[in-house]
Amino acid sequence: MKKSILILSAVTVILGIGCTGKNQQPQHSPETEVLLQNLKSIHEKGFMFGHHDDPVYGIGWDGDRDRSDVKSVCGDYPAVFSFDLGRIELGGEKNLDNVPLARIREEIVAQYERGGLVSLSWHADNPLTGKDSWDVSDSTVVASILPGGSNHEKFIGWLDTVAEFLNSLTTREGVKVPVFFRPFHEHTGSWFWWGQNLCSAQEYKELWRMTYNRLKEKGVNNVLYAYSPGSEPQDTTEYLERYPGDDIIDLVGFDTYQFDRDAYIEQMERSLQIASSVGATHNKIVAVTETGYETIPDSVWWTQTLLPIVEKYPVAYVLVWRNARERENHYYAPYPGQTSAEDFINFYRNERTLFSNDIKGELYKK
Ligand code: BMA
Repeated sequence: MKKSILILSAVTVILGIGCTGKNQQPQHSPETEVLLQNLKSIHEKGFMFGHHDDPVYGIGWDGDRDRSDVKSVCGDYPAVFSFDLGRIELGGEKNLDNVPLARIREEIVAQYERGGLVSLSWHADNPLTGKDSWDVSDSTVVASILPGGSNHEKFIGWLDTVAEFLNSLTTREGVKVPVFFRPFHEHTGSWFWWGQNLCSAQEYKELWRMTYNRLKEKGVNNVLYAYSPGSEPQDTTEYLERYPGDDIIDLVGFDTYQFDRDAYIEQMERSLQIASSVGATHNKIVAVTETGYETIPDSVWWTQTLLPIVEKYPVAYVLVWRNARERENHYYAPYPGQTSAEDFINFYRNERTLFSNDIKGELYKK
């Protein structure tokens, strides 16, 4: 290399460092940025179907390889998988639903390699009481983990465990796999320690910013962030009351489940209108981050309830909750022989629903 080129390169490097600074690392790895951009237009093709814990257990099986209740019914994997990091903060080998974290890591990489998407929620234990995330006996938990609080250092340690896991999601070629992180979800209800009546809007936003900053400091650049209240908000103002900010959030969604059909349709329509409107004005991806009808007793639920609602909105994905193998009657996706299995095949065949094979090459194309 010529001396002048060498000097020029050295100047560029110095200037480069000067401009970006230590805390100004690019927010997203190249693959993450590509995914973010592609997800913004995926709704033009249709909406992706997702299922929580899909490839790690199902009805009558646990831990098998290359298995999924959804695939057993329709022949293809969901385009989206979600997993939960709950209890990772305690340093054990399994999450709160007894799934080995090493297996989750493997499945995240495999899902990326087949062109699919992953979202991670975090049912973190209560850092003040030591009980689970549903322990709402004390309303000072969030305050106690913010800077100056008695559990601040402890919670920073928890975030570091999460960061370590996120940083470890690499392919054999060394690519860090982009994933969604969806912590502190359903915060407009009051059943988690970070819920509506358990902290102020200010504290909730600080919790997010602290989390975001710490993960960034730890070098996490393969994460997109999902904001995921319940269906309580009645309008965009209520929806945005605890919104952490456009600089943090990449996806606006919501969680809601069917108990009564009419109430469900109403909640879905309202929440979809709100999320779509916020998505449009804030330039964010829109998704139904959790939904479902436990045990799907309605044999035409997929094509007569879910599909007609969702297809009207610019939604990137719709995700149903897990098919528990350890808890009776706690499943949200069909398995062979299940009441709604046939209807699910029609849902799968509909051109607006996107499964793994439909999005191959779509999400990560430059
Ligand atoms: C809930 C239930 C629980 C589970 C938790 C985290 O909705 O499915 O059984 O532990 O999610 O996955």
